[in-house]
Amino acid sequence: AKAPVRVAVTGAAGQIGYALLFRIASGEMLGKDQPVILQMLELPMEKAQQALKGVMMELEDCAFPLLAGMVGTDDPRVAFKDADYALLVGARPRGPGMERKDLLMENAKIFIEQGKALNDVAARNIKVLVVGNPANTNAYIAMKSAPSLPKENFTAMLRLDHNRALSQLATKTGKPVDSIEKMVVWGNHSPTMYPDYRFTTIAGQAAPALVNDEAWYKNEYIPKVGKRGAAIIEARGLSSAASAANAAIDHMRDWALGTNGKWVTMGIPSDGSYGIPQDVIYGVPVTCANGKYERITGLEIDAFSREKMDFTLNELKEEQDGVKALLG
Ligand code: NAX
Repeated sequence: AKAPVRVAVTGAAGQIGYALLFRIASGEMLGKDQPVILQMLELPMEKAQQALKGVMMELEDCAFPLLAGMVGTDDPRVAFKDADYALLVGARPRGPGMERKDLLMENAKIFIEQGKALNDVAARNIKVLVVGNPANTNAYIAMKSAPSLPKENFTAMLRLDHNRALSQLATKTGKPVDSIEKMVVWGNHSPTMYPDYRFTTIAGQAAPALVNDEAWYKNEYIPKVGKRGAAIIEARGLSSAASAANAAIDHMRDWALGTNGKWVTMGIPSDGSYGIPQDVIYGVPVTCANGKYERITGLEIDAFSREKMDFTLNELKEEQDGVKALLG
């Protein structure tokens, strides 16, 4: 039998946490033969810690054969101790009257602290996925706060956007979702993201030719994928949780176990390619193998794409500028 790996999850008592932990413990993320120890972080407040206890009781009650241990804590250094994987879901939500800038600063403080803790106590080959918003910039902050960990260990979640882009295209063309390959979602996890179907194939046929409706692509599809999060809130009265947890599972599973050549989107630190400055955490197409992701290089960027990619990049630059002072 395999030795257990340690999986840290922050915001464990929140709605994404509730949709995520049971699937990790049942082996859907790392495989049905991989025991896991869950190390769960929540805020120190009584209410959050009580809710976390309840989640842990339910995890116990599932009697998952792969759940080799559990830790519940309010201390990042306990949650991240020797962690092989970290899913950073907990973040400060936007409160009434809170400016975007305040939100950025509040989250910067959280992700500086958590980045430092990861730096000090996590396994050196830890794989970190940031889900909590603003996800790309939070991942950037954690990465910059963990100088002794390799930069490539820090990623942000664009997979929900990627999955939304696949699904909307499947619906439009009436083709099964798994017949779609080479989807790309560039940039920030925000409505500025750019779902790019220029390289996409559907059952082997070029997507733009098959769809044959550029107005739909530009005026309906791109905004629909970008604003899907808001549409879920409007319909459900709560933000995406099960689909977000599902995307987090997809992201980590693919990173750990590989994609067999299939393209997926991950927010990763830029190497300077595609005109994205070094270290900006930006959604790009990758394949994964042997526990590593590799960006797809050499894709042609046309004028429309350049404009879209720069627009979402500019938002990320603004976010980075906003937290520059805190990062020192
Ligand atoms: P909830 O408010 O239900 O849960 C968040 C939990 O995190 C709470 O239990 C809270 O006590 C805890 N928490 C807050 N700060 C913490 C800290 N410093 N350390 C540990 N725990 C902390 O939110 P939920 O719906 O679960 O969403 C979590 C985050 O995911 C939000 O920031 C949300 O915006 C973000 N999302 C990101 C998505 C993505 O695609 N990247 C999509 C879904 C989601 O909107």
